Amino acid sequence: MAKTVYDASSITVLEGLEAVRRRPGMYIGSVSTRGLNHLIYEIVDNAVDEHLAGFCDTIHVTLEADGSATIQDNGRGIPVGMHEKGVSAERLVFTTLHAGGKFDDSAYKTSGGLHGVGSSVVNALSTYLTVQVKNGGFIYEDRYERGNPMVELKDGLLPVVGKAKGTGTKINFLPDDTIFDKIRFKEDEIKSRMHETAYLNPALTIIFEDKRKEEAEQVTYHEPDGIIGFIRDMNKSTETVCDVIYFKGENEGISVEGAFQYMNEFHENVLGFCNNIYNSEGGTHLTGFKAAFTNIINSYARELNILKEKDTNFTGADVRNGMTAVISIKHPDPRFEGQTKTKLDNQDASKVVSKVTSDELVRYFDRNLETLKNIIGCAEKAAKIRKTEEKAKTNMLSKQKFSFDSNGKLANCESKDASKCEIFIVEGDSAGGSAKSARNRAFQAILPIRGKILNVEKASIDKVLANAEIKTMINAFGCGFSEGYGNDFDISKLRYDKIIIMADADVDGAHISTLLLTLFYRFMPELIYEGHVYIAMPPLYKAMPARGKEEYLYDDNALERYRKRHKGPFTLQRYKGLGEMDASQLWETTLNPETRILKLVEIEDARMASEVTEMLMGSDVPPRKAFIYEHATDAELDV
Ligand code: TTJ
Repeated sequence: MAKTVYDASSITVLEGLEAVRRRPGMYIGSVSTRGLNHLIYEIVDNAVDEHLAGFCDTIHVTLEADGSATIQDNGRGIPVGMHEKGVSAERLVFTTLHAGGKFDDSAYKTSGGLHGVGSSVVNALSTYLTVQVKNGGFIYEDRYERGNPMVELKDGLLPVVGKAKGTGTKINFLPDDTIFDKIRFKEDEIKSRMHETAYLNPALTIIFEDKRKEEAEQVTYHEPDGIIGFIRDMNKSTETVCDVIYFKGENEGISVEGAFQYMNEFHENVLGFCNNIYNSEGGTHLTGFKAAFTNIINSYARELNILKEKDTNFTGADVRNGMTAVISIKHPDPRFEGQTKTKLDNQDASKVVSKVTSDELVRYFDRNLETLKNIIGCAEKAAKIRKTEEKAKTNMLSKQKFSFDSNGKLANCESKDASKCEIFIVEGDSAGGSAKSARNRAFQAILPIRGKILNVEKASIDKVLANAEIKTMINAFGCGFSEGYGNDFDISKLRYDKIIIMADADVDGAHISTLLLTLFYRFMPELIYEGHVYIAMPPLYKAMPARGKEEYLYDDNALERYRKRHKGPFTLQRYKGLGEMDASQLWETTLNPETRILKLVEIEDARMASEVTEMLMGSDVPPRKAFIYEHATDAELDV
C-alpha cells in the first residue's frame, strides 16, 4: 500500500482539503449530480484558461469505462519544477485552496460563483487523482488519494514516468462515492456544457468521449463561428425574422461580445456569460444590454415616426419579443451574487456593455434600416398584445383571486402555514379522486388536472391565462406570475412549501410533467430556483412474496435487485397508473412524507431547459417521445 507522503507545508494544506471534504457543498454547490459534473468543469476551465492564454487548441474530455474522468490538453503543462515553497508547483495547485491564480498568467480567470474553486477541491473530493505533465521530452506524474499526495518527491521534484514529445497536461480522477450521492457523470449535461464552451472559444476544439457505453461515443465540438453559430443553432428549427447581428467592443478593460436574432415567437431567450461561464441568473451585463437596447429601439421608433407623439414607449419586453441573444463579456475581476451565485454583480459591466451596445448597434442600424424595421415590427406586435392582455389580466385575475375551494377542482388543505403545506398537481380525475381521499387534509392540497394542459412554449400569454387549469393553479399558488410584461410575481406569497407534480410513470405522465415544468420555468421560475417544485415518484411495482413483507419497487433496477435478493416465490403487481392504487396504497407510496420518494426539480441552465422545451414542443413527434421516456426513468431520488 502506498503511504501518504508529508512534507513541511502539508499539514495546513491537508487541513484545507479536509475542510472541503467536511463541507463539500460550500465549495461545489451540492453533492448531487450537478456538483459531480462541476468537478469536470473545474478541471476543463483550467485547460480553457490555457487556451485563452494562447497555448492550447485541443482539449480531450473522456468519461472512462471505470467511471473516472480524464481531461487532457496540449497547453504548456502545469509547472512541475521547484516552487519557492520547496515543492513542485503542481503539488501546490492540487493541495492549496484557490492556488489556481498564482500560476495562471491569463488575464481573465474563470473564477467566481461555483466556478474556479480550484483544482484542489476536485482533488479533495476524489478517491484518486493522477496528474501527468508532458514537458521537455519527459512525462512527469503525481498521484493523490482523497487529496493526499501518494508520491515521494525527490528534492521537491516529481518523478519521470516516461518520454514523450510535445507539451500538455492530463488529469484522471474518480469522484469519491462517500461524498457524492451518486458518482455517475451525466453525459448530456457535460456535452451541452462542452458545446457551449466551444461556441464561446471559436479557436478551440473539444473532443468528448464516453467510453462507459458498450459502443464508445465520440463527439467533436469546434465552432469557428463562435456565438454567431451559437445563436444560429439555438434558432435552427424556428422561423427567423432577420439574420444574426453581431457586435463587439472594449472599454475600461472589459471586453464585450454580443449576438442576437429575432424569431417568429412570443418569448425571449437572452443568455449572459462572463469569462466563458454561463450566468443562469443573469446580472449586470444583461441589465446593461437590455437598457441600452430598449433605448435605441425607442429612439429609432420615434425618429421613424413609428411611435407617434401620443404613444408610450415600448417596454423592454416588447423590444425583446422573439429575441435570442448571447452577451459574453471578459472581466478581470468578476463578482457574483444571487441564490446560486451565478448572477454577475459588477456595476462597471453594466456601464460598459451598455456603452458598447449603443455605439455598435447605432452604427449597425444606421446602415441596415430594413432589419431595424423588422425588429421594430416585432416590438409593435408585442405592444399590441400586451395592451389587450393588460385589460384581460385585470379582468380575469382580479375576479378570481383567492376564490379557493370554489375554484376549479382544488381540494385545499386546512393549514394556512405555507411552510408546512403541500399541493399535489395530479394527472387525471380518477387519480385526483383517490388522492383526495388518501391525503392528509391538514397540510396536503390536491389539484387534479385533466389531459394535456396548454403547450405554453407555443401559446401567447392570453391563451395561457385563459386556460382554466392554469388559472386555478396560479390562483392556488397565490404569488401571481411573471412574464416580460411587468413582473407581478411575488414568491413571498407562495402558499405551499412544496409543489408536487404527480403523474403516471409513462410517456403521457412524463409529457404532462414537462409541460408543467415549462410553464413554471417561463412564468414562475423562482419556484424552481428556490427549490419548491418536486416530482412524485410513484412505484412501478408491488412485490408480494409468499412469505415476508410486501415491498414497493420504484423502478426496473429496484425490481432487478429484488429478484436477486429475494429467494422464493413472489407475485408482482405492475401499476400502470396512479389510478390503479387504492387510497391507502397511494398514501403509503406517494403522499406520506415518511415513505414517499420525491425528486427535487433543478434548472441546470436556461439553455438546456429551452433546448429541451424546443425539442419537446417541436413538430417531430417520434424523437420527442423517445426523449421524454428516457428521462422519465432517469430521475434523481430525493427522499
Ligand atoms: C502556467 O504558467 C506556465 C506555463 O503553464 C501554465 C499552466 O498552468 N498551464 C496549464 C495548466 N495548462 N494546462 C493546465 C491545466 C490543464 C488541466 C486539464 C488541468 C489543470 C488543473 C491545469
